[in-house]
Amino acid sequence: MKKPVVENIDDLSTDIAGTTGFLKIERDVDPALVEADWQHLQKHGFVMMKNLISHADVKKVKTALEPLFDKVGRNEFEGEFTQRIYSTMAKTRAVDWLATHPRILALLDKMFMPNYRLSQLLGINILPGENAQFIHPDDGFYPVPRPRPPLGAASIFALDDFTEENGATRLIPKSHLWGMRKPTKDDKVSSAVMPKGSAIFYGGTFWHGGGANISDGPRMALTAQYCEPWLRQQENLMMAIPKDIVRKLDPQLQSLLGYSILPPYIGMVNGVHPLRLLDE
Ligand SMILES: O=C(O)CCC(=O)C(=O)O
Ligand SMILES: [Fe+2]
Repeated sequence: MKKPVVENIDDLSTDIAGTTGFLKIERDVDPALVEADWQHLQKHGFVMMKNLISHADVKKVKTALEPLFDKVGRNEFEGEFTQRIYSTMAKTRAVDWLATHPRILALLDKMFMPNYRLSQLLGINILPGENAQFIHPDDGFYPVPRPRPPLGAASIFALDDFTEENGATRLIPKSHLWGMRKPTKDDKVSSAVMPKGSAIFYGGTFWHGGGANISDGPRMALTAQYCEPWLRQQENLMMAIPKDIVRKLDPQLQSLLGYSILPPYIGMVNGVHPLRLLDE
């Protein structure tokens, strides 16, 4: 291979190895719809996608997740009456397609640098008796002052109808634009009431939280969080998902898990692309 020209910092951020590439994937989604979602997201801080997946698919996903829910949370944030599935991709193949839903990835393509990553993929089951989770932004643990663009983003797929009573996610519209302030009692909080099969998507600067469940049934959701490719993922997914599983995933999911680099070096292992580890 011809030796690449690397004379300055700009050259360094090109694909100098010539083998890593950015995955360029045509998304199977109407560009006008993506543009409308994008405009709504910019203005309100979130976008609701009603009836994004069918009830038959909701049923399949629920059937796969139900046996994986066991322990309840260990603190107010996880919820003392809320079950969470971590390392989800090590346990089931039933939700890979939700982590890569084209309508969501089309927004992430606009939001982040190429080779952005999955940061967490969680099942969340809010049981009757749960209090409301405190309202928070999902990327607040990255110590970078606001206002700023989001460093992460999340989808939440409703696997039950989300209602005011069963813990529909609570939202503060336009809170993505806030600086360092926190919510006060004067901020209007709304609820993501939506039928099962719908989803919401928001950037990491947007204030939200799980609702209280005063109903007599659970409120199940699947949430995928993503982050810029130059940030550390919340769950160390390279360690969480065994290599034998990763080898069989499609290249897009491999990249999302962390088998990708941000040129020139972020994410490399022993000087080479992390995908090479899958050949071992
Ligand atoms: O369950 C929900 O509706 C939201 C959960 C959430 O915001 C979180 O765990 O970060
Ligand atoms: Fe959250």
